[in-house]
Amino acid sequence: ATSSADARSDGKESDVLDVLVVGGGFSGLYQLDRLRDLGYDVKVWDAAGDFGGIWWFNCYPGARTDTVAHIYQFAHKDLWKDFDFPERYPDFATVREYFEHVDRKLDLRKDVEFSTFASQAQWDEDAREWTVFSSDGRQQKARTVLVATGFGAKPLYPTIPGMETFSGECHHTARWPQEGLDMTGKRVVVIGTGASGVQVVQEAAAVASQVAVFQRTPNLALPMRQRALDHDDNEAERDGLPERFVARRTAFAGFDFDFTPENAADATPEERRALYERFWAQGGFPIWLGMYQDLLGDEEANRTFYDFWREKVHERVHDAATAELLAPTEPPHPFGVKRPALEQNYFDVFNQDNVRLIDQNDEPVLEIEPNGVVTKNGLIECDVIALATGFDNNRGGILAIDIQGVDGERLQEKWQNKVDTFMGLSTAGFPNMLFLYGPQSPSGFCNGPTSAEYQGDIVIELLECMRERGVTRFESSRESETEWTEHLDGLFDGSLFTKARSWYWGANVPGKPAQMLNYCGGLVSYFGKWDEVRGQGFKEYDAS
Ligand code: N01
Repeated sequence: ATSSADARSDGKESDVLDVLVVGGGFSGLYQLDRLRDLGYDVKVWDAAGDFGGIWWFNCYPGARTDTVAHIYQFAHKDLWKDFDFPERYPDFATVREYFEHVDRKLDLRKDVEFSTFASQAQWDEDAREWTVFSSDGRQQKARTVLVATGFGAKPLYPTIPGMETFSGECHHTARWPQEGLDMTGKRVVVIGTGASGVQVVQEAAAVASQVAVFQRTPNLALPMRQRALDHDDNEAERDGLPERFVARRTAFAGFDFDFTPENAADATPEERRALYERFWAQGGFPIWLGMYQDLLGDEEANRTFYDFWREKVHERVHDAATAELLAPTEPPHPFGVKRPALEQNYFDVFNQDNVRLIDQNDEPVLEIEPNGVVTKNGLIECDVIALATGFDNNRGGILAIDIQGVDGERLQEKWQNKVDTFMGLSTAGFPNMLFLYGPQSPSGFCNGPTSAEYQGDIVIELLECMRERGVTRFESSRESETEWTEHLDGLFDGSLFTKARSWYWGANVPGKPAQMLNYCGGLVSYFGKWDEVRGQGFKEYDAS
């Protein structure tokens, strides 16, 4: 097979790269640009057909960010200075345009191979290098591999008998046809009411003749407060943006705001209500991660917000039974321990004649037939089925690659019962391999671009330190990962996160062992830990 390095544009003779990055989203591209500047010989492989990272695959109708545009971008190299976002929460097409902008500025494309799915990686102990194979038969050697596949690279499909017999269009939201799918006048079934489901339902409700929504767990969705932005708005946003970028590093989850340093438990009902109303009017994730600091830790305090949220939903939904299903008297789980979606008119569409909510717990989809889905109440005929059923998050994208480390040990086997990493960065037995936005990193609790840069800088520091020392092999120790896993388990045990079966801890994947997969101690602690690691000379890494 021809190595991709043979086709290097600069004609340099080398078939062993310094670094191969698997994944070309925010994290992968940041590595490419930084490492190239530092003189590394580096390439990116990406399974997507073009730039966009997760936004290339997730092109379902309504797909848009839940982070405000100006914070959902690179701070790097002034890339933010001349890109205008048309909306406060950009859709997937805008995010793709933003990636094109980044490519134009940084000239990335020549070092990125798209439609290249890394299916296997093998460590060669003698040569101290990896060989990575693509599913279409190519291979590439590299001294270091950075796995930047993102937290949602592996879609989770439900197992419903007869799914393959459906004669209409049935797609997972993360594998939506790139050419789009016109739902006008169609009968649509949506399974799942996570962030993806909420977004599809809103779009389908506007054009489809019928929409049936299967809900297993209500989504405690928050108002987005979407707004169009013109050039002047963008200019205004850019004022002070460097300070907001800096703030991202010290906020709990990489946004430019943090929890209100007061407790709901200490406030009077009137004070609480005033604060809840103020945040509600503002919209977005501040309602979740900018609220009273005890909301995510104190169940009683949490309940005060849940009751407020429920009241707001019931005001909007006319049919009492539907309102109760969407926002039950007893919370399905504490607010915010499962990531809430941002909605625009999600709750209102259930007042339309063409939209119907079905309780998946009472009336599950039993079977799929050529004409539609079958429940205990009979056949629901449909033309389109949207599977908004989520992902094998955090670990799924990495484990989709058959990674074989020292003595042929397979990562799929090592992590079969438990994921073990040091700070979400590396795992023993797999030298010269680092993960970005990986399991046990802040990932799900960190704004993507923030992580790409700040966790990305950690990776660069480590690589630079190894290069300066003349190290050709580095591997984190088993003790360091046992300690990190215990630390995460400790943060999780007894927290309210245990009270919702969410993707944060892999509880959404049937048959997979559940454990906390996202570091929930906040960015200050995470980067503080790294300062310690650096200060002590990276002793967690066995380097030679
Ligand atoms: O996936 P999810 P998602 N039968 O796992 C249900 C980001 N994101 O793609 O809750 C029936 O949240 C499942 O039910 P339950 C964001 O971080 C962001 O929506 O497990 N139903 C749930 O309702 C988000 O958190 C945006 O009981 C089944 C849904 O399917 C993350 O990605 C947009 C089922 C899955 O929800 C994942 O979101 C989209 C089954 N067999 C995604 N299996 C933005 O706004 C699962 N479900 C930026």
